[in-house]
Amino acid sequence: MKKKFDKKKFIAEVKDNVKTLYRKNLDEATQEQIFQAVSYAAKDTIIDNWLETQEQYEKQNPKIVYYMSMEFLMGRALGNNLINLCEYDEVKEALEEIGLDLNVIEDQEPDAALGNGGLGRLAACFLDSLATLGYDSYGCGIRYRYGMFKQKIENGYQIEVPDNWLKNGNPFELRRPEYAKEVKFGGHVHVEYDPKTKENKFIQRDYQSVRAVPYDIPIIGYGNGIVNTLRVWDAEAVSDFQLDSFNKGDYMKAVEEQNLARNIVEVLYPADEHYAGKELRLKQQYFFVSASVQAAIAKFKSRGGDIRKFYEKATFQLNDTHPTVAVAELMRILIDEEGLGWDEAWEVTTKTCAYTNHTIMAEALEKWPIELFSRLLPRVYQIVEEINRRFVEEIKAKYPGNQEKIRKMAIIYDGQVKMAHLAIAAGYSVNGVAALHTEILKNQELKDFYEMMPEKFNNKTNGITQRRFLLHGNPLLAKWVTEHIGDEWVTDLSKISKLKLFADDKKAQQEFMNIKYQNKVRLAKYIKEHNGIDVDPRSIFDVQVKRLHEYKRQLLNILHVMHLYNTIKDHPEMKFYPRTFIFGAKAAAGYRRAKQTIKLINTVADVINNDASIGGKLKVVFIEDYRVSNAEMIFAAADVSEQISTASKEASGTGNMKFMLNGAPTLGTMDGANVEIVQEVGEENAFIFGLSSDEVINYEKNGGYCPMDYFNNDQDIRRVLMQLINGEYSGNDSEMFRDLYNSLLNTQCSDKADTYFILADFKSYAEAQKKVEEAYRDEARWAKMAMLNVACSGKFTSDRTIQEYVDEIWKLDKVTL
Ligand code: OX2
Repeated sequence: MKKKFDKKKFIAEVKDNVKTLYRKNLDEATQEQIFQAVSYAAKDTIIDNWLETQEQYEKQNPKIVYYMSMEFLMGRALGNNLINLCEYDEVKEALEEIGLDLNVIEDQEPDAALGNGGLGRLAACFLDSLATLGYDSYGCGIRYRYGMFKQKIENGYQIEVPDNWLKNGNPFELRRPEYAKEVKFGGHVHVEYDPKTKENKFIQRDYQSVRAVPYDIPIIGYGNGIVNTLRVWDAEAVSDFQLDSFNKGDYMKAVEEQNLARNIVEVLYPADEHYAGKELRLKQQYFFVSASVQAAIAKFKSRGGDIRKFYEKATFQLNDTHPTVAVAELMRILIDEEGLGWDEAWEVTTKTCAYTNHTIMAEALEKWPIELFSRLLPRVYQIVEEINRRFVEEIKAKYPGNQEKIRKMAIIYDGQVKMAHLAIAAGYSVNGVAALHTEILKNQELKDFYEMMPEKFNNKTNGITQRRFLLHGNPLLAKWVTEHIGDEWVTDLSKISKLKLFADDKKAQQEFMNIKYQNKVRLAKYIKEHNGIDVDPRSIFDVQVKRLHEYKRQLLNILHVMHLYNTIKDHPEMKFYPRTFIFGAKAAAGYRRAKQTIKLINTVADVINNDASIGGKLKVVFIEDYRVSNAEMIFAAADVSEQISTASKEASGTGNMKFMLNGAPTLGTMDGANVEIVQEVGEENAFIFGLSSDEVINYEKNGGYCPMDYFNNDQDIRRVLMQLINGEYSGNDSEMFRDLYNSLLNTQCSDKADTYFILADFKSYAEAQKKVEEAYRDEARWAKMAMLNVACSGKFTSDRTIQEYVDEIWKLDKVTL
């Protein structure tokens, strides 16, 4: 049970740690060294709770969810761990006593950026909720040496810098070599008849292997003493350079295995929602999946279970198709190592695996060439072939004579292994991540599968953890909320609706707006320090932070900024409420249009920010290296939440929920979870514009969209588009943004131009922006609107999402200590 915080002991431990780690006294240590020392002091408590939790799990033997994900975007650990230990304020005070500032210490920690964006951060929020709700769970992933690259902006362009996040060591992780597993690649399958069992045995020969070594990272439940585990796998060579292996002539094999181990966990693929078919990526997938499946089975057997009932004690949630090879790996182990027959193994597998789909974007769908797949994973491929053969038989039985169905649904077709099809065929659950997204899956993208197996499909609208994104990220608002309605919201966000009572209260409104103002001052200071730009915290902070993607339409945002600038220049007398447009976004290193958009934002910023004639009415800021740690501060300071994806393209979005929780109304399309946000808060407390998903899908199916018409008929649009190629923002270089221009226009009506309907939505976006300004001018109205956003955000906690996964998919047992 929770022990009382002992200030004296904590201070002594910090001092001690500095001494033993660095041979220094406190006053000689750097802030980074103090960060390490404080983290180790916190870890002390964590380890006790970790031991106790795992002991209870052993005793109670609950069902475990293994959340398998290529990405866990954890951000910083120290502050969050202290929050969840309910020791944040105590530690802050203790450190103050010895002249240290916890904020400065927290800033020393590099983000654990083992993910790209929403998908990876969702996994991190889920782990927080699982621990807080008391469910036995493992996050299973890869311990990348280099996480998401650091972004530098040079001359307006994005430069990618390697993220050596482990440089100073990770104080919270624990290496567990005793749980290492061997993972085999390549070679060939040797079939051997076993006269005893009268069955064939399949033996992989001449393979290369690596040793997967787990590192455990503690995941702390809020205030309940529970500590779960994020297990990330490192790769080591199985055989070191040993003299005897030289003698056996295995020298080259040893070298190759060394290289394999070195390469496999080297770096996170930084392309978000884009599949490139790289061999190393498939190696990464199989590597962590095989190790995780082996570990899950070992744990199950150590608790004395009958392997035929594995699914009663374990379930695998596949975070998108990336870990889908788990299906075949589980089959392989059950058949080849545990001696089950095909049907028995299939029953276990199909009751164990469940799949979450995160996107309908075609370029994200994973398909592996047969040649590559079978060469790398020969035995696993055989199993996939057999799964496919049987699945095709099922399709034939259901739709006799219908070749079309086979073409569209087979797992192996056209020389490719289709991972989504494998996940759906073998999963007992297929879920989308917001109501609209799940409907699109059922009625469009996965229609054939839905018709054949409707019972598998369900929705789980995403959520976020209020512990990180309000309690930690926005301490002023968190305190204010607690003063008004108590602190139950921390573990039950539905309670935050009690704030509705204060929405019309003048005093509450003023306090609320004052907190927003202070958060804006904090962000303005960060911007001054990092960008050298002065922004006015009294201006409207209009924010779009997320990965850079054409479908997310940062281009629409910046074109509208150019339009506003034109308007202000043309009508200097016009009433205009000062605005600061804030962007933050990383582009995949090879994504040219995305990188050009970053350059455009930065050049537009340069021109506007340096134009004294507009009297500071407009500012544009591109925040370098947008990541979890600065995101927390950005959400807290936002007035307007830009969620402007082409309707139907954003599966859910989760940034939208973080803004809402921090009191920023949504300016957005009816896409992803925006739809549900509007349902909760009411249309009058959001700014909605643009084509509907049905309209977009209809254009995509039937054609008829003509961006040139908008160019010809709307002079505002024509003007900003011409400014892309007349050198206005490029020092007379008419080619700099030519590709962006071409992406929007085409001389004929062509389905290749403006595929994300930017021109179609431009006008209604500009109108919605006018409404934002109008609303903001009325301070009481705005305060009420912003407060209602906070008050109506209860649905969007990941606690709710996880409880739904537990009740409707995983069926886990709740554990209390
Ligand atoms: C993202 C989706 O684009 C986003 O809409 C969603 O909120 C997030 O996943 C979490 O569900 N890679 N990233 C995503 O999908 C894929 C694939």
